[in-house]
Amino acid sequence: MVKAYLGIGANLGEPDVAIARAAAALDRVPGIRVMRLAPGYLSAPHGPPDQPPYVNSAVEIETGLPPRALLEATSGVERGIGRSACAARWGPREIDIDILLYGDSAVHEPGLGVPHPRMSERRFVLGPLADLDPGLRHPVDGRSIADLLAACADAPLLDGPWTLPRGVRGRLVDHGGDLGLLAEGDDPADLAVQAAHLFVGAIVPRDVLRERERREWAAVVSGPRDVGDAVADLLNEIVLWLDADGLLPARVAAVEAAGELRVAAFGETIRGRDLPVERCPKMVTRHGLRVSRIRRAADGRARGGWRIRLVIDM
Ligand code: PH2
Ligand code: MG
Ligand code: MG
Repeated sequence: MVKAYLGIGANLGEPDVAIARAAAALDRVPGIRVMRLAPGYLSAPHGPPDQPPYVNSAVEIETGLPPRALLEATSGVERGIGRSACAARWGPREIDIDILLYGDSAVHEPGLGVPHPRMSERRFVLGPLADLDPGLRHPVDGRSIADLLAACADAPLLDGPWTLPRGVRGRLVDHGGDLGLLAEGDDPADLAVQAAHLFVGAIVPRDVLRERERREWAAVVSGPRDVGDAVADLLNEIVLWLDADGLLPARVAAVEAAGELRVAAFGETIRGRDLPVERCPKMVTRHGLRVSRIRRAADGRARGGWRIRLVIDM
């Protein structure tokens, strides 16, 4: 298995959704496992200026596919998302997936250059990559992604980071006068964090949520317990953060192996001095989310799936 990093960008249609779908589709390719999805950023177009800005992100994958087969797989995913084969060079597109790094390998073949030959000049590539791993080294240049980003002369990104949706579907429901969210997804840890994020996103306008601080947080839950219990514990912890600090879970990576669930999340913190308290809904500052149920959805879908019900007391 090789650890590789892919850049994903889109500037037509619904870029956030296309990127989320691309990450999910990559994960379904035999021989590719998507470990983490970076946040999204808005960036001014490189190339012809008469095109919309791009949303850019990146994924960390583990793969058993050699580079050429990986390129074919990413092209297949691009086609599946609706990219037309004739997208002009550096022109607008529904989705673009580029291999940035493939372990420590260097590949120079027609149509395939790894590390990506222009990655160090592009803030829209380095930004999301630094979110995944700032200490990662460019195998040819030798510098870390963080150093490359600090030295990058490219224009600042226009917006971001924000959490991209993953495979979580959610809707707000009336829970006997309280606000509830019913969310469903296939990955229990992703479900927990994304559901909490969806919930907060639904009650706090995005422009109120300015990123002030980024932290990495990891929790490992192991033991003989049901994975649903473990996720409920994690969610309670996330909920406590929301309640205590207004800390928003921004993204999560989960690895479930040998009965162990490892979750790493980046959070966004809103501190009192950054945000007038009156602009922050009371329900976020003074109340917590309470998990009332988490269980495997019993609808016979192939991959099972998990369902979570969040309730906010008002
Ligand atoms: N991709 C391109 C051309 N120009 N500009 C930005 N900001 N982001 C991209 O992903 C991008 C681009 C074609 O691959
Ligand atoms: Mg590209
Ligand atoms: Mg490309």
